[in-house]
Order: sequence, then C-alpha cells, then structure tokens
Amino acid sequence: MSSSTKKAQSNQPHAATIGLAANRIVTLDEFIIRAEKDFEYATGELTGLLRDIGVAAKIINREVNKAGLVNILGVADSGENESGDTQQKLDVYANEKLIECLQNSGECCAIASEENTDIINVPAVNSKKSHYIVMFDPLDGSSNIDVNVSVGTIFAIYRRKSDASGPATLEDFLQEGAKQVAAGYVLYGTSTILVYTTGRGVNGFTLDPSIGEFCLSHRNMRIPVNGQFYSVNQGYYSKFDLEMRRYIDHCSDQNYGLRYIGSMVSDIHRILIHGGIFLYPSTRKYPKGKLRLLYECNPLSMLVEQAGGKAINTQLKRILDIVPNELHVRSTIAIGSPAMVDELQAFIERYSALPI
Ligand code: AHM
Ligand code: MG
Repeated sequence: MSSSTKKAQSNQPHAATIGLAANRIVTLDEFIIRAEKDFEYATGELTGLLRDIGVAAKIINREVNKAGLVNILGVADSGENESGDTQQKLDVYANEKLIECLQNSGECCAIASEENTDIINVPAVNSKKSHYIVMFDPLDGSSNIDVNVSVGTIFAIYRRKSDASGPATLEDFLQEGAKQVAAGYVLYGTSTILVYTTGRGVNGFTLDPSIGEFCLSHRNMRIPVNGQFYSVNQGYYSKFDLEMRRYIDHCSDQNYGLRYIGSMVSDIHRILIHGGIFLYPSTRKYPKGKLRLLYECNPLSMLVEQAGGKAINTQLKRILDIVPNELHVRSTIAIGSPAMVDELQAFIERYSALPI
C-alpha cells in the first residue's frame, strides 16, 4: 500500500472504526451518536444539531414528494388548505421547518438562511448556552420542483467566535469555510439521501420510507481522481471568459459527457460518486458568480475536499480560504475530481487576461 493511500485511509475513521459492522442497518441517529465519541471534548451539541437537521429533512422530504399532488388533493385556489393554513411555496416551507426544528432544540444560538436577509438569533432553551451557528440553503434548485427534478437542502455548521454569554454577531457568520465543523446536504431525488461530514470523511444515509429512518448506505465516500463528465450551464458559453470557453472546448474535444441538472446538490452528488467537474464561472449577469459562498459553495466544498476532491474560484483561490465580507456574498466555483480541477487551473493560468 502506498503511503498516500495509507494517509487517505487514516483520515476516514467512520463506519469501520466506530464499531459498525458492514452488514447491519445503521441509522443516522446511531451513527452520529457513536461518531461523537471521536471528539474528545464533545458536549452533544453538534450531535443534537445534526439530529435536528435530519428531522427537518424528513419533514421537507414529505412535502417535496407530494408537491405534485397538492392541487389534486383539493387545496383551495385561495392558497389555503382545509385547516386554514396558508399554502406556501416549498422553499419557504423548507426554510420555516429548518428554522423551527433548530429553534425548538436550542442546540444552536443563531441561524442564517439564503431565504432571510439577516441572521436569526435563537432564544436559549432551558438557559443552555449554545456554541454553534448554522447556515443553510433550505431548498437549492427550487425552480426545478414544478417539473419533478431533484432538489436539495445544503447546510453548514460553525462554532461561534463571540462569547456564548451574549447574542451571536454577524462576525460569527463571516468566517472562512475552512472553519466549518460540519457540512452536508440532503438530496430529494429518486431516493432521499443525507450526506454529511464532520471533517473526518464523508458518509451518506438513504431514507428508508418504510421505517422513516436515514440508514447508512454510502460509507467513506471517495471522489474519483478523474472523471468523464463536466457540468456547466453551457447556454451561457458566449458570456464566459476566454479561459473558460477554451476549457469547455477541451472537455468537448476529450469527449467528456455534459451533465447539468440545474440543482447544484444533484450535480455534486453525481460527481462525488462518478467523478467530474462542476463549474459556475462569472457571466455578464453574475460577474462574481451566481452561487452563494456561505450557503452553497462552502458546505459543498468541505464535503468534496473531505472526499478527496478540490474546490477553487476562477481566481484560483481555494473556496474554503475565502473570507466572506457579507452574508449573501456570491462566488465563482470550480469543484470536483482533483485531476479535473487541476486541468482547469492550467487553462486559467494559460489563457486568463487578468493577473492570477
Ligand atoms: P437557487 O439557490 O436559487 O436554487 O440557485 C442555485 C441553483 C443551483 O442549484 C444551480 O446549480 C444553479 O442555481 C443553476 O443556475 P442556472 O440556471 O443559472 O444555471
Ligand atoms: Mg441555492
């Protein structure tokens, strides 16, 4: 075994080293409780947060899966259902459920969501002082819901910087992605899968609807070093910079397949399993990139790096090292199999008109 292989394996303690035999059902709850023992000073807060997110994911999953039935089931055109609740768009619903689940337990002290302008402070529950903040995109790719295409929830957890005796501050949220203590996504696809990392490898849990539990299905996920697919909105080709157009031409010359779902979570999930590269460079409409650094780029970059991949912006900076200057800041991104990101980097170094 090469030394690099040994090193990669030593960074993946989960599943095998936390005493979970490969041939039995392991639920998400059992897994996160056992994994807590990996952390010397664990207080249970992080475990509680992951559990809250798992519960919210099940609730959101239930609604996403019946989205197409809503009209058939007779919800009034007035926008109210039979119990008088206002029928809401699913992304608003997902946002509310996540906030509710996190507020009920009080395991985090504050939340930031792609759907909210400002941070939301969480009142202490039973005078508990929480040390964590949570950020999320409640329903990424939600423009796909109407046409039955997969969507996802993306989340990131950080330790707060401010003192736990006072309210959380904006500075707690403006930390570079390298400071994330956990990150993950839930993909509501042909099946529903929750994939997360606490910085010790990546594991995926598929929802078994018959028992209502997320069960460990993808142990120690490792991204292939190279891939045969590239993922970019090629409709914007003429609006991309020269280096990006050259790289896309190169992908085509190499006969790489183009796969672009329009739901970043789905594209990243495929890349984690089969390899490939996802690109969202600057366009005329979004000169700084479209995707949000805190809710989309950072958590997915942590996951991809933990699985052995790479994530950079088009100025060749590692995504996880970017210091955000505001809550909803956007970033360009190139993320995926390490050899493909390196190849793109070479194109940028060679053809970019701007100093790198
Ligand atoms: P959203 O958070 O408003 O759903 O936007 C993010 C989504 C990503 O999931 C996806 O990769 C991208 O926007 C698609 O954008 P485009 O249609 O410009 O290619
Ligand atoms: Mg989004």
